[in-house]
Amino acid sequence: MVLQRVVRAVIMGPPGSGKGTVSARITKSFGLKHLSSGDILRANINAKTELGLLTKSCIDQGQLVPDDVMSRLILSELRTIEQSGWLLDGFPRTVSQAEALDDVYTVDTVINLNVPFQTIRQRLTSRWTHLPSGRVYNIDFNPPKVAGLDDETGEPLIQRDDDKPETVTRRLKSYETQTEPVLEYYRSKGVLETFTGTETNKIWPHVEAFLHRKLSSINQRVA
Ligand code: G5P
Ligand code: MG
Repeated sequence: MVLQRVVRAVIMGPPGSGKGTVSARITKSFGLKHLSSGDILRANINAKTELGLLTKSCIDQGQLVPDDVMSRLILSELRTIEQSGWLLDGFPRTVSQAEALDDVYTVDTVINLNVPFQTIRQRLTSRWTHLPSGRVYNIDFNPPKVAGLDDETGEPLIQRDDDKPETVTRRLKSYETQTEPVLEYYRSKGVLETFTGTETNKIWPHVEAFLHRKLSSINQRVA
């Protein structure tokens, strides 16, 4: 689909709900630029930048990085892609972050992946990640062609430190207390669209059809 105006979208859902997996499909089908807060933080940790050193312990413990650090980071990244449509993954994660985003940009739509916690726990223990690109694999769902190696670059895959069972529990708790209120925030603005299920392949056709309708209606308003 050819977009006539910049579209700004957010994807939400608990840890492991498939935000990264669905984002890759949205990027491919609709050409929005994907910005993942977690991928940016992990790249900084890997490169041992000041930001990486500052945030590593929060992430390893399954706690959120402070709002002011996150909002500054993501808003400055967004400024560099202002001319394009974008899809934010992992931000905003608190109401304060949502307000900081709202001060600068109006979000057109928020896709919420509603996946049961029980399903998530099983997935995260078998996730493998290609750190430089953020590509994710799963031993059962979408295994790499060669075990332990990224399909596109052949580079090694890693298991995230925060995918240990006890850290996953803490991440789910922080999602309930700090991030669920953001869903209410967007619901009250009339932009929240929720997709419920336990399998990405079954959720995806609904997300795709919704985005086709949504983006067509935005284009029509512009024309
Ligand atoms: P992240 O990186 O934003 P989370 O915890 O929100 O991390 P995560 O873990 O990256 O989310 P996801 O992107 O929702 O999960 O899910 P995914 O990677 O696509 O899928 C999970 C696994 O399931 C993969 O292995 C995938 O292949 C598999 N899978 C997908 N669909 C299916 C299916 O249908 N079936 C099966 N069997 N498998 C499937 O944030 C990390 C940390 O960074 C900090 C925090 O400390 C956070 O904990 N952080 C922030 N802190 C404050 N504010 C912010 N805005 C922050 N952003 C990040
Ligand atoms: Mg992710």
